[in-house]
Amino acid sequence: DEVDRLLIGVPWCQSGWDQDQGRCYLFSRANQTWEAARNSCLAQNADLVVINDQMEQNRTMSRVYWLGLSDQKVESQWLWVDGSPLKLSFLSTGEPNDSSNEDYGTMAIDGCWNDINCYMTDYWICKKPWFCYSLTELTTLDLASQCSNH
Ligand SMILES: [Ca+2]
Ligand SMILES: [Ca+2]
Ligand SMILES: [Ca+2]
Repeated sequence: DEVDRLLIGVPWCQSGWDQDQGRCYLFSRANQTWEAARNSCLAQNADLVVINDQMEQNRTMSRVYWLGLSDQKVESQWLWVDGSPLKLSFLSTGEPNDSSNEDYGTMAIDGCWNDINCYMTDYWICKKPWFCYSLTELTTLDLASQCSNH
């Protein structure tokens, strides 16, 4: 009907999520272990934040939270939760240092990254692509490519 037509192809984030550059972000109010934080994101069809570029780093820094980054599977082999290897990095000098088997990445208040232990708790950010009502109805290619992940 009329309303559906208006909504078709319009990207949006659910209420409570911040929209930016085709992505939706949810900033947690509680803190949890990395695993629990990740499960919370997965339950909302999202995942822990992956920092893809400088802009995203700038947008999400100035707070302390878990990154979707870990070397839990293979020591010193840092992978993002989407399976991509760590390339762009804002690690603190001397980090990651794997002190007492630290396997999970965090963002510190100064924007620098560090590895910390699995039993630590932290705030987190869930991230997912914005939602599109119907790809078949989209007229702009740009929009379609931005939404094709969903
Ligand atoms: Ca380890
Ligand atoms: Ca480690
Ligand atoms: Ca460390």
